[in-house]
Amino acid sequence: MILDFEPSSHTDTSGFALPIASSRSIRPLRTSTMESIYAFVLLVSLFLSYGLAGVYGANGYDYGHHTKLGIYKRDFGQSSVVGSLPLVDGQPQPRLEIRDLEKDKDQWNLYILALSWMQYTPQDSPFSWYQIAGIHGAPGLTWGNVAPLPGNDNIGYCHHVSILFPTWHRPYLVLYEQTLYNIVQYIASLWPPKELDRVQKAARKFRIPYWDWAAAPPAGESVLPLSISGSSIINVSGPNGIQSIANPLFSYGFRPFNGSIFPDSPYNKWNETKRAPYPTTDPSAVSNNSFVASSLDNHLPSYQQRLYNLFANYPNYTHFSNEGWIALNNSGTYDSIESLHDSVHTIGGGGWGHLAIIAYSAFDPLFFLHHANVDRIFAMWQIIHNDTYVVPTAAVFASHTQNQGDIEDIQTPLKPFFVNDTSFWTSDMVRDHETFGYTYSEVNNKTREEVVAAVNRLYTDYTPATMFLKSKPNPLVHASQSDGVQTSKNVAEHNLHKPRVMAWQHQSISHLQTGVIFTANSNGKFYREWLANIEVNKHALNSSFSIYFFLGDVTDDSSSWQNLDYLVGSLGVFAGHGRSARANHGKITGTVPLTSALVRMATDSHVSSLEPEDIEPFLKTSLHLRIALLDGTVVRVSEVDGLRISIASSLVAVPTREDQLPRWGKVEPSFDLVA
Ligand SMILES: *[C@@H]1O[C@H](CO)[C@@H](O)[C@H](O)[C@H]1NC(C)=O
Ligand SMILES: *[C@@H]1O[C@H](CO)[C@@H](O)[C@H](O)[C@H]1NC(C)=O
Ligand SMILES: *[C@@H]1O[C@H](CO)[C@@H](O)[C@H](O)[C@H]1NC(C)=O
Ligand SMILES: *[C@@H]1O[C@H](CO)[C@@H](O)[C@H](O)[C@H]1NC(C)=O
Ligand SMILES: *[C@@H]1O[C@H](CO)[C@@H](O)[C@H](O)[C@H]1NC(C)=O
Ligand SMILES: *[C@@H]1O[C@H](CO)[C@@H](O)[C@H](O)[C@H]1NC(C)=O
Ligand SMILES: *[C@@H]1O[C@H](CO)[C@@H](O)[C@H](O)[C@H]1NC(C)=O
Ligand SMILES: *[C@@H]1O[C@H](CO)[C@@H](O)[C@H](O)[C@H]1NC(C)=O
Ligand SMILES: *[C@@H]1O[C@H](CO)[C@@H](O)[C@H](O)[C@H]1NC(C)=O
Ligand SMILES: *[C@@H]1O[C@H](CO)[C@@H](O)[C@H](O)[C@H]1NC(C)=O
Ligand SMILES: [Cu+2]
Repeated sequence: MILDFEPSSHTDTSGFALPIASSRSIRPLRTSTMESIYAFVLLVSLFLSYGLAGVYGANGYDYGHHTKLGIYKRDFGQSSVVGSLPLVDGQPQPRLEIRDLEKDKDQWNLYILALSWMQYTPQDSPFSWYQIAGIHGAPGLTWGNVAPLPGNDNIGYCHHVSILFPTWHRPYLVLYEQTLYNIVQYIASLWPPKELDRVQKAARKFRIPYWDWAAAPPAGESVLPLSISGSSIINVSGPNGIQSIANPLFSYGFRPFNGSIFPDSPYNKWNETKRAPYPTTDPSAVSNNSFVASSLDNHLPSYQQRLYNLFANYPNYTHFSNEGWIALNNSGTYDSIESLHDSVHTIGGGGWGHLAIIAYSAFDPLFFLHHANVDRIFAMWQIIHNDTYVVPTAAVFASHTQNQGDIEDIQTPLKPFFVNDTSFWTSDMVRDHETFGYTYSEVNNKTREEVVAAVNRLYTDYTPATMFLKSKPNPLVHASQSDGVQTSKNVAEHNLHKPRVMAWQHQSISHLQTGVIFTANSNGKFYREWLANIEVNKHALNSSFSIYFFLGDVTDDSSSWQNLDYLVGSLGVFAGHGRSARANHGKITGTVPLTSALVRMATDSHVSSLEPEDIEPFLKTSLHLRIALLDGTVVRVSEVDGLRISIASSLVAVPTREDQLPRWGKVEPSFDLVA
């Protein structure tokens, strides 16, 4: 470490006591314990000195007399090391789903307070929300003195369309988590003595939450949790009592706002992050989280089928990890965790929202919740497919420290994430997430079979694959039937949105005409999966865009598309914004599963089986395609560079036990929708 912290006599040392003590339990990484201690002390002093300016603001938490302490401030300009969070009783701690974290009052309050603190930390601190988020894309800042390659200074450090997509984001999340963790330890130390023990115990367990956008939400709720979307104000209980503060999950406010970090309108006018802003590009636009919630709910079938297929039929890391793998004659490898993640970005941003633009997305607080879920999916997938990982692959796009065409491999430094003062983390080093002191309940101490069972429990509401395994009614159906009892008055209007339920899910297996869906022979039961495989230039248009599929006629008013009953799904292409984006050529691939919608057609007797002789003619007349830019502008198919869409299918053997995944056959091309 190049940091030489000298505590001043004015320092409130009680605030430092805990991080020093707890840092001893840091597992030996590549930094020595002493260096770690200095890092923690420095970080905490940094937050202390910088954070205080923020807490005087109108919307941050007022820590009362603590803000009057004389705090030693120092200059710094050093890089920081991403370490492991201290274990608790020798165990890595779970990152919780955000709805579960909310149930633990102490951890929840600490989380909200720390997010707010970080957002109010002055932007010239490398540990401010501004700079940590800024690592990803705009403003192309240099973090930790990790210089850009010549000409790449306007591009963020993040790796997309790259074999490093899942691995680069892993230490990125840990840097963010470690920053919050240190703030949490400090804030916890401010509680009155009789509560101190309890709160500090909660603080030591703190890990960032994830947001599971693919799981069915609790009855009566939207996929988008109310804590994130319900209100711009949140009540939080801190060391100085209960206060209403700006909800740090609702938006991030730039303080101060410097419009020139965003080259284009309307982002150069908006001083805080927005979701589905309305009126769209107006300087005074406000977020419509209700729109985002309803779009997410309508896309749940598509997200869940894609995720389930990724677990079941993507055994190769190259194909699973990123959308840059072009599937030459391989109809079974068009999708990827990155492409699915893109769709959540575009829907989560909702039109012009920051989340939908690569370079601006990390400022929205949803970003880290979304990416923690991506990391969790990656960790689960790694246990199911543990013999495949990063292989040398050329970068499709440039990043801050990488040129287009450079070969990326398992030893490529994941910049700017230092493992010690001279070296960076690599994909090799981050393969096991427990290296960083966190885990997820689905993988913690779990066998491959147990992870598969969790996948079958969480992500099978829209697949026929597990129908014979289910003794209980579909929880989604249950949820949609019970939402009439939702009477709580503080449930915001938008929370009445609910996940789309396919008609066939209402029917129990005994009533369903299984003969139209399944075939059986001595090897078991089979059904046919149908996919729309898409290939397109990522920067085909001037912004991110989405490709929608419907089983029915569609109007030209794109604002209605999300809510159409016969929406099958959409592929969101997460791109740059503005003219310069188009200078990049590079293709991506993705998939929209058609199976659940076709099962519905079969059970409603619109087709008589899922076999090609019935499905092909049906799709040729009934499958409709629409493309729109983020702002709703409808784009003709012929205007989209490099677009190819082909329909493919595979026979799939259903699992007979809950610790098994479906077995896919070879995915065969059926016909081209767009050649
Ligand atoms: C915060 O608490 C106050 C007082 O109890 C209440 O009136 C208000 O509705 C709460 N605000 C939110 C956003 O929950
Ligand atoms: C953004 O601008 C509006 C309108 O001027 C102002 O009310 C609000 O406080 C500003 N927000 C931040 C985070 O500066
Ligand atoms: C605003 O950002 C631009 C571009 O990064 C920078 O050149 C300028 O100095 C910034 N202005 C202020 C007042 O910080
Ligand atoms: C916000 O979205 C909801 C749900 O889609 C919609 O009904 C409402 O009209 C939208 N509000 C505005 C101001 O656009
Ligand atoms: C994964 O796929 C890539 C690209 O098709 C191939 O080069 C590699 O050999 C595959 N790995 C395994 C373990 O099959
Ligand atoms: C892909 O299929 C086409 C036509 O079926 C064939 O001409 C081509 O050689 C195949 N390419 C590869 C890489 O297998
Ligand atoms: C930093 O880490 C690298 C990679 O683990 C290691 O090779 C190197 O010796 C370490 N350097 C120091 C100064 O600890
Ligand atoms: C993991 O399993 C081991 C052995 O069964 C047990 O000792 C340990 O407590 C478990 N850890 C957690 C976090 O459950
Ligand atoms: C991979 O998983 C299999 C099945 O659970 C297990 O037998 C094997 O030891 C694992 N390999 C590694 C490298 O963890
Ligand atoms: C992209 O932007 C350029 C320049 O602003 C404009 O001429 C062109 O029509 C735009 N293309 C699309 C598809 O919006
Ligand atoms: Cu992302």
